[in-house]
Amino acid sequence: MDKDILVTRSSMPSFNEYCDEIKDLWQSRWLTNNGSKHQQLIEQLKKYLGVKNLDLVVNGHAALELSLAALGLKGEVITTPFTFISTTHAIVRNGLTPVFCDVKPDDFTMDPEKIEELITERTCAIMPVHVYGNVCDVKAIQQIADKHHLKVIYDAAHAFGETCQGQGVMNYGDASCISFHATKVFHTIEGGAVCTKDPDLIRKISLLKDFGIESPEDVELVGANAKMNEFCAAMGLCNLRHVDQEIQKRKSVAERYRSHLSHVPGLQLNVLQTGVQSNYAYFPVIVDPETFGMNRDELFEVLSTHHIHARKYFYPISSECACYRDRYDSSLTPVALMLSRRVLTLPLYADLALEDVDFICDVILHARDAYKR
Ligand code: T4K
Repeated sequence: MDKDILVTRSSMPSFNEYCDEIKDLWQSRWLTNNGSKHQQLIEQLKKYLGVKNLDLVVNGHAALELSLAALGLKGEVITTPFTFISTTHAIVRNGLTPVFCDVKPDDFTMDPEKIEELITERTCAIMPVHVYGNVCDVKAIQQIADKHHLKVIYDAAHAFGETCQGQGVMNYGDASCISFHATKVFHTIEGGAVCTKDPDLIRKISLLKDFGIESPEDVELVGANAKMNEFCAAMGLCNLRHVDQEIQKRKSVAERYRSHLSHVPGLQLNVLQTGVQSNYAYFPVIVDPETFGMNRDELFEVLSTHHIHARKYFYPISSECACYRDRYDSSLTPVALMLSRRVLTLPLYADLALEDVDFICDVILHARDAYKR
């Protein structure tokens, strides 16, 4: 195949739909600072996600940083190293210390059985990640947090629109932070949101994202500028109209992958979690080199030669990145380390043709057969 197949491709409304949505901005000239698109998107997202309080921010990373800041935390935060670097950076950039907890080998989320041994008198919070849209063991994590009086802030960058036992995933913990980056299931080009049951917390987030300005004549908090502009909010309003359909298309793509790959020895596919309505955010496969016959990097190279650009999300784990590796011993999270060396996220997006999925799977299976010979 000559065309490139990238790991994902942004969903877009039609050009006309977006133009219609932004038309009134030329009349109002109100382009940012809590404009009408921004307000509409907040209300629509609250309804869609089934949450009481939500505020929009400029990106998912700001959602994480501002949530930690708003909670006024100090000390150590137990988190996962098997994530995008944003999770770890948000902790460190708040003057907090990440303490890495290992993950479960089946759904790659934080292993609750390994949390308590990491708690010290300095621990103030837990920051787990619903990685690839796999929902964390929210019940077990909350029990531990309650027992030790810890805050729980979910990195829910991948979990847009998901439900767990019928409840919107963004309702768990003290706060949930979503990414609306262009590569996400639902996007606003760049953007993010914080959801929380606590109205005081959302008020603080709203202040912190706008320099801490409380009124034209006073500034209450030392804030940042992390506001979403009207063009991004307008993209969100358009994309929200189509997101259910997009998730259905993603589901068809994921099912097609499963039909080809689910019984291949040496390939572990992402779990189907019971009670979770998935958004099919990513399609990770774990390559066991012994059983599969080739390793992750070899498979990655073969796919690349066929213009298939899978990604190694999340390799290296945070604790192995140059900015952190001298402070951490990554062998203390052996499951995360092993997964990061074996994981490949295959292309998945709503408009990926099922024939392209067939082609990708053919390449994978042929490569394996050729290596075995
Ligand atoms: N927490 C977690 C667990 C996260 O995964 C992320 C972000 C965050 C927090 C922070 O949220 P944000 O602050 O980003 O809102 C991408 C994204 O930039 C990042 O948002 C995402 N996670 C991460 C997993 O992936 P890259 O460097 O891999 O993206 P890039 O530019 O290589 O794009 C990947 C593919 O997406 C391209 O091959 C093609 C496609 N694409 C990309 C862009 C930028 C499009 O189709 N349209 C586009 O506009 O980081």
